[in-house]
Amino acid sequence: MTAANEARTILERLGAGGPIWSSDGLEVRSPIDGSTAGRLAETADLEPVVARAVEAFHAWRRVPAPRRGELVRLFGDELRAAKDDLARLVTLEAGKIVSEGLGEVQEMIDVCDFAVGLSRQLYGLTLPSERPGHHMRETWQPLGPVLVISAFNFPVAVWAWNACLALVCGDPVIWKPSEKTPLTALATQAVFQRALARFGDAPEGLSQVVVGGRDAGEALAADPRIPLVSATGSTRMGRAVAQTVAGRLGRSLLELGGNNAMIVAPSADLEMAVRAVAFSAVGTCGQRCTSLRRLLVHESVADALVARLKAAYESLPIGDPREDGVLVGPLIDAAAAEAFEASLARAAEQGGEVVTGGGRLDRDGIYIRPAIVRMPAQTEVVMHETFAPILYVLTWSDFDQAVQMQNAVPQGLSSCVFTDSVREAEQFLSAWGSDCGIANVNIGPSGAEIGGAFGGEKDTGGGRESGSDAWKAYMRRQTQTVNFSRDLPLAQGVRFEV
Ligand code: UN1
Repeated sequence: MTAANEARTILERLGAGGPIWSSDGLEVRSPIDGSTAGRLAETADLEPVVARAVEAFHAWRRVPAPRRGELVRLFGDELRAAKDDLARLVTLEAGKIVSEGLGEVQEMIDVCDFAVGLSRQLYGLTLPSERPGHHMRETWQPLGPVLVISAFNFPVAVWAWNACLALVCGDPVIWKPSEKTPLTALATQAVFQRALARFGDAPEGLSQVVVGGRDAGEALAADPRIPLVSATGSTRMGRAVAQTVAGRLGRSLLELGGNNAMIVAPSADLEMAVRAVAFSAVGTCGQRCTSLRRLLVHESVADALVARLKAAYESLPIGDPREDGVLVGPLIDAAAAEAFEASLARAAEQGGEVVTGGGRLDRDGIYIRPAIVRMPAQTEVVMHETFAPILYVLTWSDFDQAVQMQNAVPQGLSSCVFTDSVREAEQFLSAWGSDCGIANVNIGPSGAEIGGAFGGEKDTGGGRESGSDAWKAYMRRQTQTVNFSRDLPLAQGVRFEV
């Protein structure tokens, strides 16, 4: 059976079959062998989708938050039951290795647990009023329908970060998944329907999937009935979405490109650094927004580290991600392979020296050899995110210079340092250290836990999702003042007697 047909079978088993196929819709492919599963009918009319979400909001905001949490708890239960099938679908549709597919569904389950706890902790503040017999408080209210635009590389987990928080906050969700991974979205929606059925009295339209391309995303982003648009993807996409949303003074939450670096100091444990580099530069075939793209190594250890990495890269098992032991699956599509090759060619023109990798494997599907390239400086190609496993290696002699190099790119998502020096580690984490949203010590830049706020600065878009107080983005802050006296004093001592 082809990979795409296996995906179709799993989808049906999860209960998302039915009249979703059409002769002229979105083509569904598996990157594993390039097979196609058919075409999916695109959502023809967006108007009823938004109308249903607005109606669902009017009912859902009246449901107590802990009760809303109960729905997310049931969803977590259903995800546990469907974990193997959904993870397999992630593998088939996005090309992730088995363990990463399972990890992705685990990330959804974890965020469900987090959101359930949150449903009893949507804390506001009480504030002292300057007026006698008054009190002030800050209350977080449900916001309205949330549009989630997700990317192919985390086809379900990133939606779950958004959706689980939005639902406990009282907001319905409209999901526009990547056109490269619609099946995982439809399967997730089927799993969610099971939770809804067990929950009982949730409004219709609490969670909807829109199958379509960029136009559908743009049209929804322009709709003033959607107060928040949360988008994950390229900086180019995010800029377009942000401008559309800003044009109507809506809110956007952006998680865009990264250009993540690891600084390796002379005192670093090189064995650990090699393992961290391998997972973060090559894992998910270099297609995470947190993937390691720049290795900034002290000149005294650069040759030793690069030699070890070369050996590790040359023994990487590349192939069908369903097979045991494979660590590198396919790139998502032919365009990704072209971008990989074009960036390697540009790197060579800009003085780069390929240490290992590059080129395609001769088999069905898009399989490439992850590459390491030594660069003389952070040239134009290094400044760009290529969504493929290319690791640029640069050297430094002074730690201040290393931090300056780390911060010199337009993106600001994730960063890390490998060092045994407390001075270097703390400088890296200081106000004049890494300028990224995520900064790690003796850990690679990828594979963040859901409990922290996830996101980054500059071209990464500034949004924060998942843990910590990221939930506040999905709510409306209301400052409330109550007068329980028999007088009507004005603030700032203003007198206005009539
Ligand atoms: C992404 O690539 O869009 O930190 C998200 C990580 C994952 C999430 C990545 N937990 O690598």
